[in-house]
Amino acid sequence: MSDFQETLFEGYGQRFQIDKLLHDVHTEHQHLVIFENARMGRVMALDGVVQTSEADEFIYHEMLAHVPILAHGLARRVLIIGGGDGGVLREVARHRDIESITMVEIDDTVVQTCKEFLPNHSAGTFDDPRLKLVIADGMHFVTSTEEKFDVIISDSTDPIGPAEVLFSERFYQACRRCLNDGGILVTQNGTPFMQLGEVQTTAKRLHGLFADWHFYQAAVPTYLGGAMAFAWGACNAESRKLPLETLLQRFVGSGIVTRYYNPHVHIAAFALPQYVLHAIAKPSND
Ligand code: AG3
Repeated sequence: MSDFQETLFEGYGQRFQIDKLLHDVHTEHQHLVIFENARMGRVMALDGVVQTSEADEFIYHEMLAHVPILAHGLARRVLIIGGGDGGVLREVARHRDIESITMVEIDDTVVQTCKEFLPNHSAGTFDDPRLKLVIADGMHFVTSTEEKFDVIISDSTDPIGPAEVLFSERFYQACRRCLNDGGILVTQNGTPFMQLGEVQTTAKRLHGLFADWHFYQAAVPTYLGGAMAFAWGACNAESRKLPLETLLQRFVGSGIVTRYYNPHVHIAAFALPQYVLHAIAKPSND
């Protein structure tokens, strides 16, 4: 029996037993591996970095989708950048009021392979009539589209390789341009304990672009090194300061049944530890 050893960090890493190798392919863009692990379920890795596991994907995908959508309150048009496994799409599609979902994924092989080997991630939502799937470079899409969105969710790999550009100032600027009034951008931003520099550069880039910006967190066991940070850029500063009652009302009204997200978790997720606040140069009471 062989092992999968993650290569993301020098001198510190996680190991999975490969109980069954399901797929191993070099796509046009990256090295894609899907294997079965008795404890974590099916695991997908790209270029040696674990992207998602069946056991804990709900935490990440619920937090990327429901936090901005419920904070917005009136989202009709959602753009997903990346997210080829379909996990974010599944959570976005749970919102009945959303009329259109555009997903721009660079690697069609990720989509096709995950449909086959991680079917629980997308749970059939690649067939949702509201979905427009575009196989293209996310950066190119946001810089050239004339469309506008209420919520943009960037579910990318780390800023090494193909996704590096999805952390650039030009990308955030282009996303800002594609947002309707009251729009919200959220992006995966790595684990601050291990990738503090990433949070720091994103903070600098969001500053000045958005009326309100911040980060929120959730601990996802397969993303090694503590809590995962999500960047938050909003056109309306109130979206981050909604009273619990408003979120509860929206959440109950949505009829969505979750396993991680709830409005208490939503509000608490924006509380950041001192070392992160310090890194992004924000006072603790913001
Ligand atoms: N996207 C984010 C993976 C981040 C892994 N990086 C890390 N551990 N720092 C995953 C795609 C899930 N839909």
